[in-house]
Amino acid sequence: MSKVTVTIPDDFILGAAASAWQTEGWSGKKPGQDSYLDAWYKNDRHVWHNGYGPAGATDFINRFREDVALMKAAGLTHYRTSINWSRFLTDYENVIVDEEYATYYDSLIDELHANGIEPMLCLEHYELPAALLQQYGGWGSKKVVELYVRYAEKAFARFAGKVTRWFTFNEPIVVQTRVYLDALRWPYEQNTGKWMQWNHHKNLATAKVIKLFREKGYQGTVGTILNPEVTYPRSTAPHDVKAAEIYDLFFNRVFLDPAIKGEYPAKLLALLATHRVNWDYNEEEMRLIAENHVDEVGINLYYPHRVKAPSRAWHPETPFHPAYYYEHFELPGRRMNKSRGWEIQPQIIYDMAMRMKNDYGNVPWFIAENGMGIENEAQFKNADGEIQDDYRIDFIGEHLYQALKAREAGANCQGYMLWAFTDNVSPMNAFKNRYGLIEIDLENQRARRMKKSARWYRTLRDARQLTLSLDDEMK
Ligand code: BGP
Repeated sequence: MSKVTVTIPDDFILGAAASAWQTEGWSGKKPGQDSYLDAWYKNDRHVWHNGYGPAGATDFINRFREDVALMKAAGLTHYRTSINWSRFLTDYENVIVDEEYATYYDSLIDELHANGIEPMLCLEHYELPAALLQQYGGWGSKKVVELYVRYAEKAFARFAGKVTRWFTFNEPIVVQTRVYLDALRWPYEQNTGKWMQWNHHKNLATAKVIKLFREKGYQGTVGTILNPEVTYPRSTAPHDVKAAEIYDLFFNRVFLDPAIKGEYPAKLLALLATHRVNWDYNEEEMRLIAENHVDEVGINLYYPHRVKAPSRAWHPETPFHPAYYYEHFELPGRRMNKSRGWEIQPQIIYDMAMRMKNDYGNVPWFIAENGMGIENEAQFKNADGEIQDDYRIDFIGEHLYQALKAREAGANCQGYMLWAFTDNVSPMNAFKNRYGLIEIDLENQRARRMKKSARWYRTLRDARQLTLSLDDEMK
């Protein structure tokens, strides 16, 4: 181990992220304003850890001024959250803005600016209105794509003067993968065609919203926030390498390529045809995707993903699933975050950065999420009651180091944003794993308290330097 000090460039983002539904809580929510998450929570509460969920969340909607003060104390340069589509409107068909909710966003944005923190807004972080899921089947419907574009138009009209960095989605692949590909979440339906239809419609929606933003002449950028899993094959053998390539096509390139290059990989289209995955698209939609690329990409990176060639035959009656081509592989001896069950390998940041540089035209991008969810953090409180989360400081330091190293090697990496600013609600895991720089004390009216990592994060901003101890092989 030896000590290393790296300079953090002045324009490098040092931020944190969250989303509307994971923080705001239901205070002030009107009948009919449920999101997909709200409907899932209402229908299937027993799968949410200890019954916590979007209803209470962190009550950010009432406490945002206190939280923005803490953001300033923790040294954040940027804060990313979403607008909750299901609450921003009272009528999704006629796009009627909920004035009360919009006013809250005006105040939040003003408060961030007043404290020197740049807001970044995402238009959908899984907050599809539940009514549109029930009525049209959600993102399976072209009508929902149109309604989303009209919602985006209202959001831009209201806030584009004050917010210049916009994102169409956060992790657009997640909901349909959990619901339609793996049937792990409500409303539980295995349907590979629907999975691909949702993927395509979200790509189409991104293109349409970019087009709209540019046509209206707003100042600023529109990007998307993706979660490509850096996927390593078990071995260098061709069968393992093929498993990793196919995984990459189905789960990473299905969003990266349309967003940045304006097209689906030909190999992915061929695989969908081979397996008769039914999805509906046309020439005009492909043209829109081809003509409207993102300005920047946010990338959420938490863990490496490893695969090997499948070792068993596919049952003939099982519908097609990309796992036909791969199996997950666990590296013996891997470093783990046991609370979340995710491997820790900071090199994913460097490897993703090189991929963005070499395969995606060095488009501007930043780490939009990275972080460490830990169970029972109260056990790490010192005598004064402050959580001593040195494990989080090490985790952030090691990942940030890889980003800075990649930048020195020519990667167009614009910054690092931690998930999350405060502890908040995760799908199903709710408050089980704590991610925040700021503790939310559920036993004590959701009191906020800085963790040791928040004070440390502040020093990064003040000194514009990262100092950490590294194994020689990590340098
Ligand atoms: C990302 C999501 C976040 C957040 C985070 C933590 O995938 O964009 O919303 O939830 O993961 O992961 P988890 O909530 O599964 O612990």
